[in-house]
Amino acid sequence: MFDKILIANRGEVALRIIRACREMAIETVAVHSTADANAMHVRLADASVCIGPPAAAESYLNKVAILAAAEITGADAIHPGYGFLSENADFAQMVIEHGFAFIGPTPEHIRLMGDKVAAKDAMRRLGVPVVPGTDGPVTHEVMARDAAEAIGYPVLIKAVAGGGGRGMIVAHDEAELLDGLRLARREAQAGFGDDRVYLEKYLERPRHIEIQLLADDHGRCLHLGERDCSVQRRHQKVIEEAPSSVLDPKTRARFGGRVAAALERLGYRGLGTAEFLYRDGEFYFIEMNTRLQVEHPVTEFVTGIDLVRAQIAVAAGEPLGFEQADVRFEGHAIECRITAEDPVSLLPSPGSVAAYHPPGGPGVRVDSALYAGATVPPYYDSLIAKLIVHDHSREACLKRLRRALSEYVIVGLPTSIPLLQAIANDPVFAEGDYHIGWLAEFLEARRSQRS
Ligand code: MV4
Repeated sequence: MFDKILIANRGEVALRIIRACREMAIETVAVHSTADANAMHVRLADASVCIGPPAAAESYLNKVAILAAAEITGADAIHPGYGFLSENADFAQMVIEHGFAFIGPTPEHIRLMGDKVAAKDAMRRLGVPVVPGTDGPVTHEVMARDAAEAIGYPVLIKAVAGGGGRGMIVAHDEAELLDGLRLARREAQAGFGDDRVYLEKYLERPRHIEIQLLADDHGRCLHLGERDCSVQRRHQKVIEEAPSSVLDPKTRARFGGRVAAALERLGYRGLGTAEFLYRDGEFYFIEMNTRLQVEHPVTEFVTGIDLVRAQIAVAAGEPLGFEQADVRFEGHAIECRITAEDPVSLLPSPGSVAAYHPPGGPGVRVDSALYAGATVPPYYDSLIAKLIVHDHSREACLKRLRRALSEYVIVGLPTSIPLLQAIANDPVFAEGDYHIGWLAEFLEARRSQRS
């Protein structure tokens, strides 16, 4: 096992990793920008190194400064957390070439999954269902027209170099397709320096369901069930839950097993999340994340497995000490992302925390680096806390969520807590009857009520 891990991240995820390390008797090194000199991750780590000015490009994304910090502190492994360098294959490769372990998959697997078209192709070959579409880029109009006829309208024009929802145009008929192709190419060239586009069947109002995977370096990959992340706006998840209201145990076992078998055949190692669109009982692979995810605590609550501990163990070469049949799912968990944002404009709104009182009690977990007196700098993500609740059923879990949200006190910054309360009190959310467009509709309805 590792003796000392450098954490190339900040905020709540840095704390989450420090907590796992302390329980595993592994020393920790925090890195921080000058804006984070008083941050909680710096205070809780065994050692810390300042790696640069506030701008992430010069600190948390500064590969050379991070490697130098690992070198001078004698770390033997680097944990990238999520965001920043967590899915940067070049960084993972540099880490390994400098003699440290990278706590994540191999650079080759990160690179493969970073190419959305190659990832989709690999998964399709391995027997995972993907969205029907062209196998590669569409090169001319006749080809696009024939492909769209075969797929069936509406189709979605996606940029090969896109991702995260950028560079997508819907076409409902041939006229829209031809206009859309020209526009998509122009936007893709301007945005990504690559004008290649491909077509997919456009799925309307799907759910976003992802499967958590965990693989060791000895050829075994297990699935840890799904998370439903459909409650999102502008590609930012707001609420995640497990299990999804639309899956039964048999479907979960069968489908999860199929995805785990595919990753086993790829020789994958580490944590992974396979993202799917889900509609009318069918799954369609969209992309794979090769990192620990923000919403991992809901899986920890329903499986009882410490994902960060497991991630560190498999990175150190340990075999998984359990089998698929040992993974049991109990109760229901919901995570709310609490962001520092203006309640009306929903824009990030940093500042300083005058008073702080997190909720507690049975089945309540708060992952946050906040404290009374902390400053929330404007340079990074606006996520300031995650509230995760667990209970025996979805109904009980939702009551617990409302109770915990009502206890939460954060003074000095506007937060998304009022919005989360409105969602938690909404009858449609209570039914679990939502899709990826639901939150935008919900916000629009609220806005018109106000005015
Ligand atoms: C889609 C889709 C509908 N049909 N593909 C957006 C992010 C990108 N990685 C994939 N995305 C989508 N692809 C087809 N064929 C709808 C989306 C989508 C979405 C997906 C997951 C979570 C939130 C989303 C919000 C808007 C659109």
